Amino acid sequence: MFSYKEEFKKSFVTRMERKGMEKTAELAYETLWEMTQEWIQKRWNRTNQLYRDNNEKKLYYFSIEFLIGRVLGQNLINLNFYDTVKEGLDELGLQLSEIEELETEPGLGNGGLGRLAACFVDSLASLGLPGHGYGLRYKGGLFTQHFVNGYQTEQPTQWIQQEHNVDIRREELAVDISYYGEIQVVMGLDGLKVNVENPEWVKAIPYDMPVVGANGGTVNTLRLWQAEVSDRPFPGREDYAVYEHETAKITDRLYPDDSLEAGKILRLKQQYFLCSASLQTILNNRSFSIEALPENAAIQINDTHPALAIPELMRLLIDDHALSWDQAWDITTRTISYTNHTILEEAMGKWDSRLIQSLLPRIYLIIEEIDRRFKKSLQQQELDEEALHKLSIIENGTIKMAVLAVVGSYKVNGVAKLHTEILKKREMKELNEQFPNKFHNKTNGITHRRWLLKANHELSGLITEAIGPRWIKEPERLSELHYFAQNHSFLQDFQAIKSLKKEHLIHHLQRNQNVVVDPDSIFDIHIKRFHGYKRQLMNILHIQMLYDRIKRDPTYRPYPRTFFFGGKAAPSYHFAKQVIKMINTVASKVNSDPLARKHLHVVFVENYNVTQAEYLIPAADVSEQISTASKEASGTGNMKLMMNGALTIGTFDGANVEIFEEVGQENAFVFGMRAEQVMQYEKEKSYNPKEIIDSDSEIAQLMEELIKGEWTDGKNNVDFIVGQLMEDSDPYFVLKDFRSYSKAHEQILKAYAHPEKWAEMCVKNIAASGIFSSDRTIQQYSNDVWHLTKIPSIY
Ligand code: 26M
Repeated sequence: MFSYKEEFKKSFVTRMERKGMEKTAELAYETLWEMTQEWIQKRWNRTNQLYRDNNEKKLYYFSIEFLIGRVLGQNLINLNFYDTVKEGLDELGLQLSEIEELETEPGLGNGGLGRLAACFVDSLASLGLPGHGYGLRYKGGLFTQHFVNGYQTEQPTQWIQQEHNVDIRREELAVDISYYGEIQVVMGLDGLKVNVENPEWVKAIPYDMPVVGANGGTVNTLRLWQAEVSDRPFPGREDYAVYEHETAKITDRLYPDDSLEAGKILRLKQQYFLCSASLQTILNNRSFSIEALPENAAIQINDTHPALAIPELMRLLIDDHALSWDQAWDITTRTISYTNHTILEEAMGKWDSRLIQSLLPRIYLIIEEIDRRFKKSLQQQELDEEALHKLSIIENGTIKMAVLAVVGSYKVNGVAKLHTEILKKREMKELNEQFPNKFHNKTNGITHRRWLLKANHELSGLITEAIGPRWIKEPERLSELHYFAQNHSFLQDFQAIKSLKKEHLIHHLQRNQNVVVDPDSIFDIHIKRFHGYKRQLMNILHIQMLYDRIKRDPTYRPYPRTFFFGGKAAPSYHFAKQVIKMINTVASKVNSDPLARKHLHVVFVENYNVTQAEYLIPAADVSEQISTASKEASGTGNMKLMMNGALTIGTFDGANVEIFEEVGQENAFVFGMRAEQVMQYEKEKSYNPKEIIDSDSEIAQLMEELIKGEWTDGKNNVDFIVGQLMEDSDPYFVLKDFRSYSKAHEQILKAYAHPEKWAEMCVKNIAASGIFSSDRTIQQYSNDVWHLTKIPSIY
């Protein structure tokens, strides 16, 4: 009888033997890699053929980051080969999980925004929709984080290997990108024409990566651009070495800032490189007339980083395709749509006009013209100064990319209901009034194929045993788990799996970081980038308070808890780095105290990344989502943790609001100020943390200890933490929300004392999490923005 497993084993062994070397795990990895690539290639060719034959409208998702994580295991899962391969390898005495560990994850993103892009391309392919990702092939991804004396240090990373890379170089599709040069207006056959003389050319080479959808039915493409020297002449030939060096730098590394616009010329070069290369390929390889672009292509820009796509598309249409301004503008504004991911002022893309003028002279002229025409269109209205300020693209020598993105797009969305409301009612109120039907909400999502099927194979199996396999294709069917929320044996199985995943995490940490964790403790997990508004500081201050209580009160002997932290700080973000240092200081103090250690353990997981997330998330009991209300646009870690049966302690912020709505507040631990209150305080500047300190003796004591340096290491560390809380007036309302946070933690302890009831709450969270699958998000984008049609699956 035919057996996939036997076929796989036969082929695997033959290939291993052909390599003729020792049977190492590395060799097994190479072999498995090659086999997987062959399975994928067939399906990839078929998909591309279907696309050529059918000519449906395509989506291009432009993003400066795609944080895809390891691909081998995920591809096997999406091909439906994972179990077969695992069993086959088992029988050959090899462990698939060990082989997977040999892959270096490409860290081509900072955090939420980049990971969202990766979840989106997975969902596009899984839904059989023609949507491709366009990004940059950074040689170095996000830095590796190590702690030295408790401080974060950053090591450069290289994910690209000599062989067995995840992507394929497409030399024949290279395009040229031009920077600098002088503007010249020349008389052409049909009127004036703008030329750029003596520009500097850089070659963009695409590398294509397959994006394997569920069941291997559709394989889309993630195309990443790499910068190389161009064959074209350029003015500074004599400086070839400098040119060569500058060119290579463009895609040399990912900028490690998240929510901070650095304003550096290299960053601008990267952004333009992505936009120009991607647009040129789309236009060069089309099978329709240029006027029909909006009916054949949708371009989604992921935040303002690729917003130069708007003036660049204008440039290509006018200068290269000889369209009039009005024709070009009509096409552009029916092709491009924009997603906003933040309302933080410091993260709003702003560029110095002179920088754009010198690096991209033609683009600058076009932006000026867009701004001029938009301002002119506003003239009939009576707008006050504030409104005009909010509506200007260029102002006082700065270009505001968010305004450009809104004006040049046909749809603009926020990433959670609350966030979209804040955009419409506050941050972009005036723009929303000008373009009343442009703004809409698309609440983020996560791919359950990575965050449940791959990361928690065991829980997935239990779910399928209970409700059958249809939830995998239709994740909203997870709601059928509600029937099992009070089923004793199901709850026991759930608890057993939670314990197993805790063991897996413990084993992983033991191996990588040499820490030992109590598997019976509550796993309380706070994983995300370090930022003031995400309030890791509040979490660690609370741990200090618990320590004080244990030392002071002989009757306070709480159930053991392990507090996990994971996350990186931008290398230039001094405050965030001081918080990291403080957490490590507190960890050593708490962990080395024989009494406190029985109740509290603080573990800082070094170098948090997608791979580490896959260990941490399935093991979590408690999910910390404690941002200052109004600041977190959505959050997506909150959804991953919920889907793995962790209970959320969280504020009414971002998508937490919708999580609470879905699961019910009684199945979460909600605390803190609402966004309205926070914004009121900010407007009135009326919050004074000293009042809190004066009215709460426990907080006062904590502050005193901080000032004395009992919890910090060195003057610098004390000054920064205390300085922000007191002199800087606690901009993220840490002290204001502290007491209600602490009460919410007391509720957690109470609830955990009833294991079966706790498990019931966990299961209700999983049951309510289906709506947070990115399949739902992508289907909504497709229905409301992109209007794609599904291609028939062949497998
Ligand atoms: C900017 C300049 C220079 C270098 C890097 C940047 C930059 C990079 C990433 C700025 C922002 C970046 O990402 C912001 C981000 O991750 N935002 C998050 O997006 C998620 C997906 O929508 C949301 O869930 C988070 O709430 C939001 O913070």
